[in-house]
Amino acid sequence: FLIFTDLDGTLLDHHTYSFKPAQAALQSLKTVSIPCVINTSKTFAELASLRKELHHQDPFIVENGSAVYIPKHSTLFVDEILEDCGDYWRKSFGPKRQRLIELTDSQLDHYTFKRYSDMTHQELMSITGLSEANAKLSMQREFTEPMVWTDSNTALNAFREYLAPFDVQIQKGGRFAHLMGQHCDKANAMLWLAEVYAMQSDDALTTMALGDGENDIGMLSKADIPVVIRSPVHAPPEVPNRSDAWLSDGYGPEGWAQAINLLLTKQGIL
Ligand code: 2M8
Ligand code: MG
Ligand code: MG
Repeated sequence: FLIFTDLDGTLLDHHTYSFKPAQAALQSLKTVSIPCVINTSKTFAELASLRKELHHQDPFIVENGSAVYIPKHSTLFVDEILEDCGDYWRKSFGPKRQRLIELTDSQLDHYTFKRYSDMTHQELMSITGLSEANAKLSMQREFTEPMVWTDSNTALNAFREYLAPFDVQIQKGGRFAHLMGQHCDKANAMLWLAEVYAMQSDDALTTMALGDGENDIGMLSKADIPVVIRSPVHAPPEVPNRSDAWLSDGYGPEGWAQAINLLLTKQGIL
């Protein structure tokens, strides 16, 4: 088994960012040596801090599939040249953030939106409820630019059309619409890393993906076991052609723990 999980609204509570209800289940995965790969909109800087709290050792995917980080202590072997980033090897899929900012500067007069780069960290704190330290870590973006979109959905689609020829797309997270490269996608990054694991495994690997948002749909639809985590703020996203998807009873981390425990029980592992 291989687990891929979203953070905000999934492993972390949408409002409080607590993972307490999921802690025991997280430990169970560790005990039975099932890798738990984080696949999130958050930045490398946020993950560096959060992974310490979570005691997380496995690889992780940042900024909506923009880059996969593999700790150098990992025994995974990757058959291609990766970027050397301190304690990690990195595989990245997208253009740099600055390009996204430059491309959208000219559109500020046409649509109503506010990007991270147009905000102070105080504004970000009040929108997200993040602490000052965490808001600053969230602002250290490498490949994506989140924005508060206050224009209509029709306008959002027109904006998408403007960006498409530049190979830039927009995906919705829990609070923000994220600008990012066309190849940055949680599903792509998951499939790339799952293949790396598969090369090293004699048995076929079963993937389980857990997520609560629109930006998780691709990843959910490509996983062997898709798990939709119930959100306190929006309806569960529809996973096309996957009537087999699980839907958690509990919200956020409670639902996460239920799904992991169910998997382990069904497999006779727990
Ligand atoms: C942003 O990500 C979430 C993901 O669903 C969102 O779009 O609402 C990111 O900017 C991330 O870096 C940040 O930690 C999070 C805080 O809520 O918001
Ligand atoms: Mg989420
Ligand atoms: Mg996320």
